[in-house]
Parts: sequence; structure tokens; C-alpha cells
Amino acid sequence: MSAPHLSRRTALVGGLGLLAGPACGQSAPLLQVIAGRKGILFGAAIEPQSVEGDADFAALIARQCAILTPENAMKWDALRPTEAAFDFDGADRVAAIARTNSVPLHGHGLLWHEAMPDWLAPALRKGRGEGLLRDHIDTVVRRYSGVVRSWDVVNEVVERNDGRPDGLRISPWLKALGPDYIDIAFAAAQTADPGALLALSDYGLEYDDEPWMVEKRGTMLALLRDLLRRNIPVQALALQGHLIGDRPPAFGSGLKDFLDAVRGLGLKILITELDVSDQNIQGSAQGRDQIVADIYARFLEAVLTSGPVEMVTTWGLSDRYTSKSTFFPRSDGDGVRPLPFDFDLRPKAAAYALARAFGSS
Ligand code: 9MR
Repeated sequence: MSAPHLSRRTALVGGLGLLAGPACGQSAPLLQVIAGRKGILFGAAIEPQSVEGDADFAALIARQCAILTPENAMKWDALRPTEAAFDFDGADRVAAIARTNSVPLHGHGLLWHEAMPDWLAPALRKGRGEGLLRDHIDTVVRRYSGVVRSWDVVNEVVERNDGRPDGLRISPWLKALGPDYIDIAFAAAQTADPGALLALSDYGLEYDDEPWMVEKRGTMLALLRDLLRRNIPVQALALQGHLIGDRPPAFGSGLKDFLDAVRGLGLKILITELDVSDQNIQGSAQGRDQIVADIYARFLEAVLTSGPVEMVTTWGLSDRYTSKSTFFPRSDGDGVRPLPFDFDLRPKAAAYALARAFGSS
């Protein structure tokens, strides 16, 4: 794949590594520049309306991000309100933001068992799944070819609790098409854009002290081996990286060995949805920020010292726009603080932790 891409705007200030500006309030590390020096694309997930409606946030995104992910705009429920028609509005707006900033997109995601429009599961049950899946992937991947650099082709397909020997999730896709739906999705994506990097993405692979995650790593390796043995064009594993503020940062040899094994299969490593939930951390905002920053630091230290990493994207960039405020709110009514920049777009301890991790890796 091509070398990490720096936006024109960043190239002007790139040598500085720090940027002071009114929207920042203080000097902020330029994460895309610091990561870029190590060959890592740094970026964030965005919703188009957050960027379009907020010039300060748009400026922060432009300065900090060498790649962007549509947080929701490329999911089936956004793209396929009806079976008959596509609605590309949100996805096109994200692509336009990427073009304005001269950065690529990480496409998320071509197949997931959530965010499915209401009509889809019944259509799958009626036997229309394979045609729908092939047509959807072909249409979407071709449309964003040249903008999307890498795709989450299938998302969260492993679920050990569902009890299948192969560990695959018993999703509407699996029920309709059997395990082959993964093969179909990757093959369709590769045909539609042979230049895109094709990833399988999942959560729950990060912690060494969580037995189900350790077990899931084994299941994931077996799945990846099987796909590669059958020449299915999976090229990367995307670890989501939704980390938890109120548990120890158990990122050690288990994680490194797992990543080594994935690289040993010839696959690239992407970190695609990094954030740290402070939902259950007690104490002042400043104290919570330190704990969150330490977790970012420990995770990235383990991941980045284990070997090459293609990209690191956070799930949002500022606490002003994070789905954690809806899904993982704090009981004390305080705003959540899971991201590198605070509600006022100022760099937090986490931003400096990211900069140090990228700088020293
Ligand atoms: O952050 C996303 C939120 O806004 C959506 O409502 C939700 C359902 O589409 O998905 C969230 O993003 C998820 C991602 O797509 C897959 N991994 C877990 C993410 C956080 O829940």
C-alpha cells in the first residue's frame, strides 16, 4: 500500500510537531505528523454533520487526521433505507470531507449483524442474501474506490457464546448463507477495488487477563488461517480497541504474541476504533484523564512495540462528539471523556500519551 498520506495543510506545519491555535487553547501535538514519521496513519471516525456544522472541530480534524472513518454513514441502515434504492448522502458527505482534507477513508463496514435496516433480515430469510450482498459490496466499494484506502469488510463475525465449533456468530448473514458469506464478502470487495486493503474487524481481542478474549484470539487465528488457506483475500486484522477505564491495562505478552501470530500469517494490523471509556472511573476530570491516558499509553506501547501497525484511528477525536455519551454515560451526570481532545477541543493527557507512544515506537 502507499505510504501514509499527509494533508497539504499539515505539510506546512509538519516539521513543528506541535501547533498552537485558537481552537486548541494551547499547543497540541500533531498526531498525524508524529505517527506519520513512524509510517502509521493516525485518524478518527467522524459523522459528517459534526464536521460540517462545527468549523473549530473541522479544523481540529483537518490538523490531526491523516485518515478518516465514517462512524455510521457507510452502514447498511444508512446506505440502504429500502431494498430498492441506495442513499449515498451521508457517505458522500464523509467522502467530500476526506477530499477537502486530502486524506483517504477507512471504510466501515460492508457487513455487520447490527445497523441492519428493518427490511434486510426478512430479505435474507427469503433467500435473497447472496445477491444482495454481492450487489451491495460491488456498488459501494466501486463508488468509493480511490477515496477508501481500506475496508472493514466483515465486522464482528466471531462470537464464541453462540456455541458453534468454528466460533462464528450465528448472525442473520450466517443463518442465510452459512459461513461462506465471509468468502463472498471478501471476494466481492476485491473484485470491486483490487487496490483496497481488506480487513476483518472485531472487538474483544485486547486484554490478556480476560479469559473470553484470550479464547477469542485463538478462534480468530483459526478463522484467519482457514480463510488464507482457501485464498480468501483477507489482508488485515482490525482490532477495534474499545478499552475500559476501570480495569487494569493488561496489555502484555499475550497481546504481543497474538499480533505476532497475525503478522506471521502475512496480515497487516489496524487499530480502528480506539477509545477508553471513563464511565465507571471515580474522581475529578483531571484524575480520570490521567487514568484514561495511561490506558492509551499502555495499549499502544504493547501494540506498537510488537511490530508494524498500518493505522491507528480513534472512535471520534473530541469528547464533544462521542457515541459513548449515549451508550456509556456516567451516573454522576458528568460528560464522558474517552477521547484525546476534550469537549472544548483542547488536547488532554491522552493526546500527549498518544504522541509519546507514536514518538517512541
Ligand atoms: O458509534 C456508533 C454509534 O453511533 C452507532 O449508533 C452504533 C450502531 O450503528 O455503532 C457505533 O459504532 C460501533 C461500530 O460500528 C462497531 N464497533 C462498535 C462501535 C461502538 O459501539
